[in-house]
Amino acid sequence: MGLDVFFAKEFPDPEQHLLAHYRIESDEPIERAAMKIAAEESIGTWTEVKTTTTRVRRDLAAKVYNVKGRMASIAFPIELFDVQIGGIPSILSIVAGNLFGLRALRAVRLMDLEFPPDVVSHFKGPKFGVEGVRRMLGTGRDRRPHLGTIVKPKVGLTPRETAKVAYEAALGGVDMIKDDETLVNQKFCPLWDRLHEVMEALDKATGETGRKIFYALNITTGADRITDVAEKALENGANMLMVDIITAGFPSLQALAEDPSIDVPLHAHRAMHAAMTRNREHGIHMNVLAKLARLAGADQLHTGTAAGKMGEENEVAEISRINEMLRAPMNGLKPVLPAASGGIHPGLVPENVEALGRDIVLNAGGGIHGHPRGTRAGARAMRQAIDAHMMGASLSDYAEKHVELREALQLWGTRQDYRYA
Ligand code: CAP
Ligand code: MG
Repeated sequence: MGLDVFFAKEFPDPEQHLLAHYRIESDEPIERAAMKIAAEESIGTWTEVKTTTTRVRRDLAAKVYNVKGRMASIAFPIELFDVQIGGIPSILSIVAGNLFGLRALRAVRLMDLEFPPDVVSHFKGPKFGVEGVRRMLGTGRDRRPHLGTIVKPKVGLTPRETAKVAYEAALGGVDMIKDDETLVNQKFCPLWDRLHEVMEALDKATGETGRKIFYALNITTGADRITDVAEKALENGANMLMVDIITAGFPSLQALAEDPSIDVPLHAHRAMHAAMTRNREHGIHMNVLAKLARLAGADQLHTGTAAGKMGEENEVAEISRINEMLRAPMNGLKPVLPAASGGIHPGLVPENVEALGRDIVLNAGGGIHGHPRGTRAGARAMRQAIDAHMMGASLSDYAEKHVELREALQLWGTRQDYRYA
């Protein structure tokens, strides 16, 4: 059996294959390097082995079918995937497994995956999705962007202090308050006390404003415990749950999404994604992680900003494509609401909404709590910036009659990546 087994003579049937698209850097011709990936990730190894049967060779070899410049596509036969038990981890072990360390490649980046319907049908996807979350907040008609805040400082506040910040943000007009990705159940802010205090504060805020406000409680933990923690959180009043899906792993999210008793939206944070996604030559494109998050059941997912503190200057078009993919049809799975987060403040609202669309959560931590007059004024300023955008008014015009927005613009202008003075 030569490497030729790993080259397709005709275009593969997309119903019978999972299609993976790679960008490869190698001293060898790209086609040959790609065939080494196909071999390693299906039935081959570095040499011929006597144990390979004719059936295995005929049915299970992954095949390179399209090479253009440094891009190569590989079709993996559907039989290679076990979605029942292995699930997303085992899909990743194939399409994003050993290949990253192969000496024959200098670098390789998994750019995209196309799933056959028979694989997608094993996943339930988001329970609520864009429309479900909008329905709960009553924004289905006006279609305005949702406003979220991350409690800051990201760690250190007590449960009571956290609740006070949440209350102020709620009264200022946020739709959602979330924990930061590094806060779970530290001694200074135990999970159950925090949940209790924050929900009490938000009940009060709802009583005063008549608006539902989500609190995304960070319950990041292993898949073995997460549903137990989630059930306890729901018993104690949680109305949204948050998971750091890269550090916890997709199965932690999926376990929540597929448990019928967990009937609250799930907010997916992507801390650590950049270890895989940031290098343009090597790793995994965010596009792939976003598709997997949708399969696993994220209702909301961080995908990046058009202007802010995270990511690269020139990736707006890519983020926008990811957001479009998350909202587009995918074999009946509900669309995911993207979250733009990281360095957002009122002056950056128009740029972000214009580039990324209105079906989005704008998350601002520093951009709310750093307002000169504190959290409530900061939340108001963000809402005013959103309202201005929805009315087609410029921020500076709107700021003439809206003092909180005016103060925010005086402090941060419309610059991104504002730093400490
Ligand atoms: C934002 C944030 C978010 C990042 C995540 C933070 O706070 O809470 O975790 O935005 O990045 O900790 O930095 P600020 P991404 O609003 O104060 O910047 O969405 O790109 O994964
Ligand atoms: Mg954070």
